[in-house]
Amino acid sequence: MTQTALITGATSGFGAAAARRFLTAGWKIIATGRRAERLQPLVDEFGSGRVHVAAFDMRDSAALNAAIDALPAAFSDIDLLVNNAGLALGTKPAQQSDLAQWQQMIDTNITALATLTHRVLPTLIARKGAVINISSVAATYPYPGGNVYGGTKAFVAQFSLGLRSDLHGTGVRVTSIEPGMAETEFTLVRTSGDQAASDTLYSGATPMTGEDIAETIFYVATLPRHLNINRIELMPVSQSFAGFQVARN
Ligand code: NDP
Ligand code: 8X3
Repeated sequence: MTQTALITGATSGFGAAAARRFLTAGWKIIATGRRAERLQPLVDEFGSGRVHVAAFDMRDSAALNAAIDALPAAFSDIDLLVNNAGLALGTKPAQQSDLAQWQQMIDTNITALATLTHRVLPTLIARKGAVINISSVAATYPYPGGNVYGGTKAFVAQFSLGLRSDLHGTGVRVTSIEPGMAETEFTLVRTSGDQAASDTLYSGATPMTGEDIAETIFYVATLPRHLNINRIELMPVSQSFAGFQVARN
């Protein structure tokens, strides 16, 4: 039977690549994001029987609930929730950061993710489905300027493990995927549209791609049903760890 995945943040990067990956494999997709014009081409290519577009701002809980309420019957049996929509804003140290940017990251990466998960869980339990949450290496490894972004992704990773505990015995699988550097619109968004900064970060580094992460999501989702991968951490070969800092007198 055709399975249905709800993929948030399908207008760009990991989510766009994942939508395409699942559609190519025959799944039905509910594709979300604010930029509706980027979702329509999926409908044009795969048809309205395979793709349902739900364009809303994840931070607007009324819009989020309305979008779920409005799902056509053919898309209401969600087997997989991919909580991918999210963002980092800013690279400055905490003491110079913009509080509004912190709030937007918390609202999107934590509150909206929890709200949507809470809303869809009954369906996932009924269908013995799965949740795949997109966390980050920033959840585990702190770096200068990562402050609230890393904190939100630590929430995602720990929430995933907590969900696993609570969903014990339901058959619902939960995975936290924790990528390192991948070239998407992530850095463009983080730097408020500084294309040069984004290009410089990825230049010569052979970063991961949206397709790399989409393939990982698809792999996790299509494992035999008795297997649960709790977390996956992945980086490009060009990226590794730096040491501690020491301030001296
Ligand atoms: P992109 O900026 O390319 O994509 C982000 C997606 O999130 C877009 O589709 C965007 O849609 C959506 N989104 C953001 N805010 C909202 C909102 N308020 N309402 C609805 N949708 C929203 O970045 P990535 O693909 O790289 O990021 C995807 C996820 O992966 C994020 O959670 C990010 O933190 C995480 N991640 C990224 C890494 C990287 O190096 N790229 C590494 C580790 C994790 P729209 O703007 O149309 O609303
Ligand atoms: C994105 C990866 O290293 O820029 O979550 O925080 S990183």
